[in-house]
Amino acid sequence: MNNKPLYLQLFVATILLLFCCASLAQTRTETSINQYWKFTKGSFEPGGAANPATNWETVSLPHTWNNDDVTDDTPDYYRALCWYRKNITLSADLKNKNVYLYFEGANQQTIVYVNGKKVGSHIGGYTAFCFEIGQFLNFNEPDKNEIAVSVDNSFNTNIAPLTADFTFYGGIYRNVKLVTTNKVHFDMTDAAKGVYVTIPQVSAASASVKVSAKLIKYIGFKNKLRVVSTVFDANGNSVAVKSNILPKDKLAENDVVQDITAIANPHLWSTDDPYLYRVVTQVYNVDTKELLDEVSNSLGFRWFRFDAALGFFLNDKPVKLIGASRHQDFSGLGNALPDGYHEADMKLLKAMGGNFLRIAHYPQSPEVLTTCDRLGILATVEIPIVNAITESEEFTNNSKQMLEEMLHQNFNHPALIIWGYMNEVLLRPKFGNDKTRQQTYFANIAKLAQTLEDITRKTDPSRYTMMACHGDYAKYKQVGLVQIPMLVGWNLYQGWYGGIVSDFAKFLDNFHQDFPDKPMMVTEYGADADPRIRSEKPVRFDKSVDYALGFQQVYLDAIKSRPYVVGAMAWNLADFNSETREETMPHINNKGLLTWNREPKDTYRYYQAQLLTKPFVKLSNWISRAGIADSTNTTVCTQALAVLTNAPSVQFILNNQKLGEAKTVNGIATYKVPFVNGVNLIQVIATVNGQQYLDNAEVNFSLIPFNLQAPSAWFEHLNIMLGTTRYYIEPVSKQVWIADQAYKKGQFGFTGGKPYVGKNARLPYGSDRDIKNTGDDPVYQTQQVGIKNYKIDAPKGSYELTLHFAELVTDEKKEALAYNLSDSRNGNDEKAQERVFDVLVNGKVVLKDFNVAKKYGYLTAGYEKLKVWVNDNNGLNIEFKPIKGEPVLNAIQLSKVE
Ligand code: GCB
Repeated sequence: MNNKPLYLQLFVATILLLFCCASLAQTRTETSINQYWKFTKGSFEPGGAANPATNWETVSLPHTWNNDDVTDDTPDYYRALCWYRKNITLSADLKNKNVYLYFEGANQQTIVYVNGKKVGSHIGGYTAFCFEIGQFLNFNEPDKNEIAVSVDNSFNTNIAPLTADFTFYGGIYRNVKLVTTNKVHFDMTDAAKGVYVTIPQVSAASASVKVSAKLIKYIGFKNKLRVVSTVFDANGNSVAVKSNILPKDKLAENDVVQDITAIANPHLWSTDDPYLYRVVTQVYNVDTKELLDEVSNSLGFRWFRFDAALGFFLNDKPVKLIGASRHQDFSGLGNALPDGYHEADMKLLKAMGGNFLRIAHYPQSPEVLTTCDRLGILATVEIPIVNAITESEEFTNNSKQMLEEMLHQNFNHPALIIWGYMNEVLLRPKFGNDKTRQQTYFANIAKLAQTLEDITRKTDPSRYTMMACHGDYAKYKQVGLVQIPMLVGWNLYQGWYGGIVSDFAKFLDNFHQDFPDKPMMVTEYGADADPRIRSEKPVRFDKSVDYALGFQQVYLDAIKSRPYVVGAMAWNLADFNSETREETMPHINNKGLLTWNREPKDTYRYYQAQLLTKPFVKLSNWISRAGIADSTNTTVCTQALAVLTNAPSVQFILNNQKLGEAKTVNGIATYKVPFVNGVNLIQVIATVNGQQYLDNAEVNFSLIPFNLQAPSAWFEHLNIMLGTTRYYIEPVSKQVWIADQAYKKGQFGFTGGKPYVGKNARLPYGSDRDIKNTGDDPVYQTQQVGIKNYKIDAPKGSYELTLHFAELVTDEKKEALAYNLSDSRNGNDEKAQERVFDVLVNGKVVLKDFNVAKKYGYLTAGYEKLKVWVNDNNGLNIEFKPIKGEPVLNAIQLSKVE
């Protein structure tokens, strides 16, 4: 590895030794001050005599004040100014140091005070910032130093993001550190390290490294400085050193550039072998030999290029970039994730076989890219200009500042290859009613894009630039946006928000034909998959995991078979909160391959099957099931069971009996399994190169007899949803709700009416509104309208009958989702109508003049639980008698009491 002549190596070693002895002196320190902050939503005046807020609570960082209120049934979340306060104790030696308060991030406007005095402010919720606070500290009373921080997440027209499909959680939601340095130290402006590492030349044979360091000195510093950069390999061996003396007369010049050349046979960094070197850059006082400051950066020797026809090449080898986008968001925590959570997500992406991460739609915790460097995940990161811009100087300046902070803070990561600065910026074009004005708006967007593009290219010519656009290709072309960045990213949802899945490939081909020289990637694609919803007949927008699975199959196939598609990122690695969304799981965007608390969905397993090179075989996690027996004479219900696998075929075994073998088609092997009531032990075996790979699962099946009254019929529970074709699995009890049917003799079902279809035509059936007063929204979001009877041919006995209702027709407005391109609604144009009906069970009135809206409210779940008896062979007949409007029923449950 180290091919330098011996005399040179000895010389380097001597210099190092000399300086290392001196380096025992303490240089910079970094201390976490995450714990024991006081937090209030009340008012506070730093340094003021009065302290009106009394309701201070003790919190630890990372912290957000929105982790709970984003999931409740009340629209909106707390967006206002809040206060944090903390006392720190100083040690006397800090007097001669520079003391920085370093925030990894706080959303979104922050003002920092120390001992009642304002030390600085920061705009933007997703980049780090730091302030030197030395002059504000009180060394006379070292234990009486108070930091106060106001953080405000209110809407601000001059700060991106203005609108977006994610929650703008407020708070100091990342780590805070106290950093102390000597007076001479590497610059911390922009909260960056002050040392930028690039690789001017690299091949398998040799590499060079360029270190550009920015130094801060205090006026009056008289000595010469030596800057030493050492490249260490992964074992800690020094492989190259560069040492420069800054002559006294050059002291006014703060920048040092060091070229480290001729590193022979570098161990290359790649996604399969993410070998990391480390560059340690130190500054010494030449006269006293004192080490003054030291920073360390990861270094990966790699080169790459995007070819518009042939795709992406890493170290001259073709690599298809496949991965996911990711939000910093976790169930119950909001955006306030401890470091380990970021790392865990990257490990999940790697374990999926992913080699690419889109850090969307904003820079995230430093832990993310550090982990990507280590695990071998290439990445792109972007600033949060999403959906729209404000045409103001302030918005432009804030955006430029966010960009510069992002560029400086994330510069030294081998994993990072692309910078982005806009997402779907034409999604919500302003001035729809004034086309002339709209053209000016578009021109201003293009101008801002060009400004940000220019800054990025100038600051970092070693990486690519990218803009993520939505599927309205013509508009991006017309506005001139496609032409600006080096790469175009497309966020495509054909077969979800509109169109059909096969339109996806057509879009790709059209664009490539039109812009054959522009490398492109698919920066987003996905379909909602509510982990509680399954379907044997999946349709667009039913939110079933099964529709999403089919969608992913078509998309991934199209992506893989087109070399010019340089990469693709599933939207999203995990479900995330978007407070304004309603849908089956209100406030959650369910397009994650993992759930909000990182349980793998079948879609995640599908990616494993498609991307992992080692043999992979995994049963679908649809393991809580229910269904009607196949016929009168059987006690089984046959349903298809999927295995996600990269093996050519899979053998199925049920309760130790061989069933047969299924061929794998596009990553999925499916077998029709005759499930019995209760536990079904399923084993699957794939044989690859003579070796067997197994998986097994217990499928809990709730079998409904074909004829409920047959002598042998076994009957306990019936959970039925009306107006739908999907299954719903209660997340805790695992009870399964099945889809309804028209009445069948010996069984159950409705007569009369039709499934509710809202005015919003995108849904095949049901409502996508948040149903209050329940967590089981899908049970209430569908209904049979105009129902006449519901019959259940239950055998004689006593039962608990529960009728579930929710009034779905309402005047309450809901804003149409911006992403929902085929949704023509502007809000809700349905009109509430009075609905009154009687309900009779076996001829007896049980609900008189029943008015769902009056009893529970609109879009609110309610149920009526009744004890009923079946005394003859006619089972239960529930009649719905209209008085005003049409009767409805959303769901029905029958449980045997004796
Ligand atoms: C998009 C947006 C993303 C949304 C996504 C969706 O195009 O870029 O922020 O979350 O669609 O799920 O609708």
